[in-house]
Amino acid sequence: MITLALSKGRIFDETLPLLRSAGIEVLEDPSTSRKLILPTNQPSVRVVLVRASDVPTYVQYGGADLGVTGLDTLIEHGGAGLYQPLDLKIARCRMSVAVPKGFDYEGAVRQGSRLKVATKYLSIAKDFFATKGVHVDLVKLYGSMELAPLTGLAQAIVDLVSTGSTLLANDLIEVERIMEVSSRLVVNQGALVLKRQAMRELMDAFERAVS
Ligand code: PRT
Ligand code: MG
Repeated sequence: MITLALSKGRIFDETLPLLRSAGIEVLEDPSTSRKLILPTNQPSVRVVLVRASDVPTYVQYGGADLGVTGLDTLIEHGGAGLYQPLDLKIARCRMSVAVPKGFDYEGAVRQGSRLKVATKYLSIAKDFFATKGVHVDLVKLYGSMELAPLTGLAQAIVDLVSTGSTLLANDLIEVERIMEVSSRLVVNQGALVLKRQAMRELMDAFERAVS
């Protein structure tokens, strides 16, 4: 049996077409079913639904043989124990710094001011500002980073942006692009050895589906 970890929402939705072109049909719809383990049309392949930020952990410890996770989540996890063979080029967005309209970010950076930055992505934010030589106090949040600068909790945020409409709706402006983000296939290194044949076939099928 091969177990593939996916998260509900955009990663599940955008992985489905790749699975389909690899000949794999998921037999249950997670938006209507409450099941956490979904069978597929291939008796030897099943999908487990986990929280997006838990995908790398499931794969690292062998709760799943492979999984699909955003580069953002993968970097924050650290990637220990994970083989990363493939950029699936789905769920694309970018990691950016945003500030309220009217806040002089460039000026603050030039003057060497200490910036208070709210984010879910502590590791990415820490590295980015360290490389830039900007002193920051990072505030860890788990949701709605956009609210932080509007309430005085922080002066800036580090968050994902895709269309930009969330920033726009909250009077925030993107001032830096930190990195491009897409979803990656991550594979348990032990599974790659123990289930070599089946894993290779599935990884090759993903690779063909992407290109
Ligand atoms: O929701 P939960 O806390 O369970 O987990 P999650 O937020 O990590 O999961 P999910 O499904 O929302 O995101 C999974 C992955 O999708 C992320 O790790 C990214 O790699 C990728 N992705 C692609 C995005 C976006 N685009 C995206 N736009 N993840 C989040 N967003 C959010 C962003 O944080 C912001 O709040 O959408 C908002 C901005 O969108 P725009 O279109 O208004 O710019
Ligand atoms: Mg989300």
